[in-house]
Amino acid sequence: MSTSAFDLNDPATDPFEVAEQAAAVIAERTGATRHDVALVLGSGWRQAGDRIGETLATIDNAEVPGFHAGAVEGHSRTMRSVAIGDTGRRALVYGTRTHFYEGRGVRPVVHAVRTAHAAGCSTVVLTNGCGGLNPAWKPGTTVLISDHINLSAQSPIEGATFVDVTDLYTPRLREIAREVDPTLEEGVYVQFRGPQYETPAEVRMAKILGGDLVGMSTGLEAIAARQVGLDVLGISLVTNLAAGISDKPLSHEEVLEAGQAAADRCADLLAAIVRRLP
Ligand code: 8IG
Repeated sequence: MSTSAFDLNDPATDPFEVAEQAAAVIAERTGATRHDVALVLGSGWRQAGDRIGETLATIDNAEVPGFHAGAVEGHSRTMRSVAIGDTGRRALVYGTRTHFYEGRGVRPVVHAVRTAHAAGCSTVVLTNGCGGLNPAWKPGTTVLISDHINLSAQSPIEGATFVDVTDLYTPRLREIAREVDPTLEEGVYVQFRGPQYETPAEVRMAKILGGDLVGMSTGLEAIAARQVGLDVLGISLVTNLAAGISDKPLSHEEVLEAGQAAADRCADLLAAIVRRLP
């Protein structure tokens, strides 16, 4: 459990200081003074950690300042330090994320990203499972996030810090991903608050607004990443057609099933991309 010194939601707490404390614990527990790339593994992506390379250390989230155990079934509660093949580089792999719908506020949502920066990372790879608006994108389709629309009504940035988010999802990293898999689609991710899935009317709205994907994560994390200067690669796995696009109701079980079916391919894809990241 977190102690009061690590209470991210105390207004007197500086979240960047807690990120520094978290990075210090990660360095101590992994024996690595720095990590290079951070990965946040969402639904369907969790096997990727094993494909990237040898796991050199595993840490319970609950032992790291500002982190807590996960909340959603099917999400693992650890972070790992993984060798990126034999490049000598290290990946910090988060097996789960905190979602805004958990009601802990926005600081815990972006703490992993801030900690990645404090741990030395220059790039963060944000993955998720999401709903698809394009009927041609069957469950199992992987999509590079080209941009987002933040409908969460939240920001991780506190105070008058005006951050440019024009190229939030680093174009060069998307190019690298397409070198690995030229068939990768690209789309605009719409972050809803959740935890309910969208109504069909909300899905139609997302489409009119220019969205291709609907989800409950990633956007706020990407903003926080850009605030500290990280390059961002976002990749979505369409685990279901968004509500009203198909005639089937949505279920979390179905989402987990689609994730499992695609897991092998997603893991290979992500490992190949991570090995090529600058
Ligand atoms: I997995 O259809 C997954 N996550 N908002 N809508 C939203 N989030 C999702 C969905 C979806 N599928």
